[in-house]
Amino acid sequence: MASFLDYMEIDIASGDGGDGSASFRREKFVPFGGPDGGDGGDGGNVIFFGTKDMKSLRDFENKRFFKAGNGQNGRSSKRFGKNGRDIIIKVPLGTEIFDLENESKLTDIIFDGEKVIILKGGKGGLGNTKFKSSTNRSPRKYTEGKKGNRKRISLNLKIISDISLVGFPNVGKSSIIRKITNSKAVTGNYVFTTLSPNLGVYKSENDNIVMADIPGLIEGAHLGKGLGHSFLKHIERSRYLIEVLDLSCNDINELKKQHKVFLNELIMYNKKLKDRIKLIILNKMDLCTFRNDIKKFVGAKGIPIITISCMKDTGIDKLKKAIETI
Ligand SMILES: Nc1nc2c(ncn2[C@@H]2O[C@H](COP(=O)(O)OP(=O)(O)OP(=O)(O)O)[C@@H](O)[C@H]2O)c(=O)[nH]1
Ligand SMILES: [Mg+2]
Repeated sequence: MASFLDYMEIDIASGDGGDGSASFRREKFVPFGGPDGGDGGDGGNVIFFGTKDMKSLRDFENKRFFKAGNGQNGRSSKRFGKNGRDIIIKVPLGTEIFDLENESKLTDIIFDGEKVIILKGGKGGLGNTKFKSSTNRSPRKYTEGKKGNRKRISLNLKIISDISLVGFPNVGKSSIIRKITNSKAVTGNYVFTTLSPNLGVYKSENDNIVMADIPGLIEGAHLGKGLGHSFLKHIERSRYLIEVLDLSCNDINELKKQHKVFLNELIMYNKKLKDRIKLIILNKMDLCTFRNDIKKFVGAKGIPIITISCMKDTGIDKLKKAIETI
């Protein structure tokens, strides 16, 4: 889990605006040179940039303060101060940004290449050239640059996927995502093999469907057991959920119980998630000892049930069809 971080608090600051300049032309043979003070440059902005190349917020572990550059002061000969450099902070897609002072959501970075200015730099001040008028030909007046802003913010990554696989540990979620997408999710015959979400792309004829495989949930997760509920936030944005159940249990009653306990756990986190389940996969058919009873498992009204064996490669085409018609 060390490499996956989905929550961070950082400080950001935009740049100060540079001051306007109060200066007068001083040239030989021009005794009363007019005002020639240039404007100050604007302070740099703090900009967030979404990139598909980042998968977690781990980079922020080593750097927690980001400051844009200050604008330069204006100078004589109507020279403007340079604007301060913007600072561009890269974040993974699905990062929500909150103002920690009032817990308000500032933005949600969804698309690759999306740029959002979170803090604007201070405006540069005006040079005395700008204050020249018919009644005041030699103004000494100029304005100071506006100060930049500071904010303490939180970054909350919620991965974006079309479909998420959910179920207890060791039921074969990662094996399924490996089988039908380009994901290289690690599988293993023990619980909690998966400690951070895996994403994979399922390519159908007309569409690319992004699938997520999250760490397994166990009974009592809402009380903090196992990995708790912390990973469920990653399925909140999935349009659909696929529930995976394990047929290597003893009998149909155990299968029904597995389904019930799992649903209950999901509901404890968020009632609405239950209605997002659009398909149930019964996996490990090769280990099933009650094949004739399987049809007694009904799951939920109107939700298709597909029986597969990831190991023996059975039912995979049926599964793909079902996914394409969800
Ligand atoms: N016999 C059999 N074994 C399977 C099948 N599918 C997966 N397995 C095995 O079951 C074990 C668990 O599979 P995973 O894909 O790691 O399960 P998971 O649901 O991702 O587990 P967690 O990451 O712990 O939540 C692995 O040893 C797989 O090889 C199947 O259809 N039949
Ligand atoms: Mg797994």
